[in-house]
Amino acid sequence: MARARFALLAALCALTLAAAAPAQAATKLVATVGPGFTITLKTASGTKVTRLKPGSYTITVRDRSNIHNFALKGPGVAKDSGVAFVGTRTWTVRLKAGKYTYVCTPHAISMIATFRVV
Ligand SMILES: [Cu+2]
Repeated sequence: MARARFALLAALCALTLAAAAPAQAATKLVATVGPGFTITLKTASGTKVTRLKPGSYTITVRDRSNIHNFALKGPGVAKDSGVAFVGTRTWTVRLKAGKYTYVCTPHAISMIATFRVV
């Protein structure tokens, strides 16, 4: 009886811990376009993104010009801050293995970069 009660208590504790554990936190990234003819995607510590692990990411998009947009495309993701938009947007995306491209659509010849998710 005591053993059964202990088992139940242990099970309840395990459930409580599981419920309290936060979901896998999304990694933060910062995307910036403009005000000049530049487009970047960096980690929270300021390193240019070239390679990421699959998972959930929160991207703070800082669109600093009404002649540029920040568009991100790749497996399962198609996002666009909009050319006319100026300001900050936050996107939560789930990145999968593959190649992603971020681009300013009107200036895609020069304002474009890619990164890989592996
Ligand atoms: Cu542009």
